[in-house]
Amino acid sequence: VEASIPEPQREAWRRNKTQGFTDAEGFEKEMVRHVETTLARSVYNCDENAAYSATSLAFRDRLILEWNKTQQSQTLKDPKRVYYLSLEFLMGRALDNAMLNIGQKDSAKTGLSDLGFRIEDIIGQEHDAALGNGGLGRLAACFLDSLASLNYPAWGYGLRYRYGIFKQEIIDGYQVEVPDYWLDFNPWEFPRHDVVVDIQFYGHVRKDTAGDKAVSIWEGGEIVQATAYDVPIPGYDTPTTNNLRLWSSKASGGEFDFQKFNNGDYESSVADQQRAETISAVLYPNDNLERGKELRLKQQYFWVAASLYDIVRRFKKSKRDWKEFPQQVAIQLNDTHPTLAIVELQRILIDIEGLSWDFAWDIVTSTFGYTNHTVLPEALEKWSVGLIQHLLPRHLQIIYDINLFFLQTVEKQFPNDRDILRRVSIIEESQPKMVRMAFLAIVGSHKVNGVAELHSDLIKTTIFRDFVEIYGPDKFTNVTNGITPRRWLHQANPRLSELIASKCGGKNYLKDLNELSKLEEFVNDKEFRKEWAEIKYANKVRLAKHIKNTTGVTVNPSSLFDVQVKRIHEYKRQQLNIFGVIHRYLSLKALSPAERKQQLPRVSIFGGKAAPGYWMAKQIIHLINAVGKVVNNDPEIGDLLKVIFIEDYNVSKAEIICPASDISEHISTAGTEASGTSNMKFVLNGGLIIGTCDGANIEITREIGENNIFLFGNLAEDVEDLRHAHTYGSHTIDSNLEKVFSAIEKGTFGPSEDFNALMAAVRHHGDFYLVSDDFNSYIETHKLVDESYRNQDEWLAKCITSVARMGFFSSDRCINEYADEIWNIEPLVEQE
Ligand code: Z2T
Repeated sequence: VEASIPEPQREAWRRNKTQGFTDAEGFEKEMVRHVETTLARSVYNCDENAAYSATSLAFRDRLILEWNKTQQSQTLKDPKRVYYLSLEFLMGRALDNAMLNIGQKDSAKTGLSDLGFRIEDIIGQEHDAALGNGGLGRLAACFLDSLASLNYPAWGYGLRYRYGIFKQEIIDGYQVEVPDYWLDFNPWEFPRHDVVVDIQFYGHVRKDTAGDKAVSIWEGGEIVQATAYDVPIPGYDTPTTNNLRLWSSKASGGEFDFQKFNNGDYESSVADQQRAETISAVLYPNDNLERGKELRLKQQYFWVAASLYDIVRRFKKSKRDWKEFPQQVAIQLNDTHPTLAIVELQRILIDIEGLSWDFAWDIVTSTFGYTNHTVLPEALEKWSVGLIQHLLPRHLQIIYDINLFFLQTVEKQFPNDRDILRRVSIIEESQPKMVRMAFLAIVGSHKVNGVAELHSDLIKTTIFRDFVEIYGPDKFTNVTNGITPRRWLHQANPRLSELIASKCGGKNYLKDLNELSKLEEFVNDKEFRKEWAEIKYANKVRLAKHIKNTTGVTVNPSSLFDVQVKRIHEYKRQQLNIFGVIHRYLSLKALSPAERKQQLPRVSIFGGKAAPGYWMAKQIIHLINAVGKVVNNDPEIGDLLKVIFIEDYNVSKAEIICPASDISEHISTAGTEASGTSNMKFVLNGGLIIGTCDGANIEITREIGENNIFLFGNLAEDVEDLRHAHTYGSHTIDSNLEKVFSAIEKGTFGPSEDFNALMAAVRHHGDFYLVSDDFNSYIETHKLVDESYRNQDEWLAKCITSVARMGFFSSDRCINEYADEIWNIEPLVEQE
């Protein structure tokens, strides 16, 4: 690399190369320099926020040095890279993670303390980067951490939303959404004003000939500019620092159109500019729901086209033959949101690079992999043919051609089956016609995977069944989700992490999570158990303080903490939970004061956002808060039951909540939750779970043993029949649930009209989510939870054993599977 610098200057460059700090003193120097110069503040009025800014800048400098080295090393070696395309990256805070992964947290701790600050307070100043809705976005963030930690040459590509997921406020028991403007001060991104791509929309296609070849030229329409913002992603205990590239939109030609401006057409020139900036303005706040809005399609194409341009440009630098493209590039589609990438790459190869259709299509299908994250029909993306025609006329033609060639092969394969063509067509012949994005993603990829075993089986037997017939079973595979133990154990639960390290021969388990198995030796070690219990208690005290500060309610940390935190959705069944809580409340009320004294105190903790347009989910939030208001102020109940709704659940709150739970709830209707990932976070932090036989709960059971989990409810295979019976047979509601409904109807929790819809969904609208069918099993299982918790020795043994067996759920294992089975990439360890 150095050889590119002319000899006479080489020495001066070498002499002055920036050396990153490696101790507390070095950190302090850098930190204070940033206070005084970058932030232009006096050292005499440096508050916690300024200290956070300066600390971040000091670490950013360290990151960028490593980032440069990694990128140089990758450019030199030019290995195959993987590109992870995701509309969501739910990163949370970056500073703590940077300190840990770089290995300078102790330096920062000492340094900050020398300067008069507590490191926790400084870390707590940071605003979450919340560019995601829930599981899908957080999975992408865990994957980036693992990719870097395992030294894979990998880039993330996403959108730089000006507003991430909204902030949730609870006002009078109702959710109120507040915009999340997070870019005021964001030290973790580097604008690349030299990396800009023009993105075309609308216009028309002109047929022409070049020599004897027919060519299609997409012209007219409008251009929007994409600017790259790079976010360094440090690996844990390795110099590898990968890149997350986020695209931001603005009007082409800079600020606004000066032509129009000078002609006095101020309004329209500013309007054009604003329309362009709107593309990357806001994250759509729907989890597991697609609403088919034009702006969303614009976001998708804008991001996909900019990313592909970048990827193709990088490939072309190596001057390789096009046929080597799939040997250099793997692109993973995080759900169907980036499916247009398939069409865009085909367009680049045939229209711009002049390759033949077949040669190009071979390259395309060898390059892409597609991950499906849901079987819920309302979340499967479809775009109307008319909308695509209008926005991306050339892409629609290519989609039709892809479909034509695909259907021709299907017809040859199944000559006597006319119905299959209708069923698998990428174009749904409805009114209006729709493009089925999942089908396009399957046809354009070489592998399709689900995110947990049950889910991967379900997609093969239900929504993608015909495609298994067509392509054979090998195209479909499973990669069970995982989570990064760096953030979800070490950062979230430092004391437990230390205790584990003391028994597992140091911190290496953070790199090889299977080493947790050494803990099994100590399950019966009294001293170890005592320390374990003390840590759980301390984590509960911490959460109790947060609850006190934010809700004013006092909860007793000795109670059993029962937690359900995740997006609010009928299929996730927070309504089942709150009905269960009401049942518990009514049971307690029915006891004599003497009997009540025998009961185990509980705190039911809820948290999660409802999509702003999801009315039912908002009713659930309202009911939880209404129940809390009554129960928490009932003097007969006292500490025996508290009901808490934690406002604005996000990644940094999850880091406080997960380590503090005794039991957490993963109670989706069987067959609806593709995987779930918080189930893994809770168990890894020494909490048990109550759950249905759904998603990754099943594999968690397989790993930790069925004695260490509280399973209940109907199985996925029975759901269809039950639903059918609700609709066509007689549907009697569980008698305990009826008691709950009567109490609600009597106005126990305020005017009952507010909650009619929740009850009607069960009673009169077919109970699609099987709340009544599973209710009895649910409350009986909660009784087992109480019993088990009373025997603290037994409980602790379950917790410790479970943690010891959680190695499988590291996102490192998961990423290695993707690398081996789907991407065919190798780690690259950089050399100086
Ligand atoms: C999402 O978070 C998930 C699936 C989606 O399907 C969309 C969103 Cl925003 C389109 C979740 C699943 O619900 C969850 O079970 C899974 O663990 C997670 O993705 C990661 O795979």
